[in-house]
Amino acid sequence: MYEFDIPDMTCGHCAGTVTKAIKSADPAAVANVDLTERKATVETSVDPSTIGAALDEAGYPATYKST
Ligand SMILES: [Cu+2]
Repeated sequence: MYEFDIPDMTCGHCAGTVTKAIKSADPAAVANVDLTERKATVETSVDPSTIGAALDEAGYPATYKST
C-alpha cells in the first residue's frame, strides 16, 4: 500500500481525474482518494513510480511513500 500526496487535487473533478490516472496505470488498483487531505492511498502490484508518472502526466504531480 502506498500513500500519495497530491497537493494540486482541490475539488471533486480533480479527484475524478486522479482516480482515472491511477486506474490507467493499474486497472486492478484499489484507490482511496481523500480530497480533504489531498492524499490517495493505493493498493497496487505495479511499481508506485508508474502511478506517479501517470499522475504527473494527468497534471497532478505527487510524492508517495510506502505505508
Ligand atoms: Cu479540481
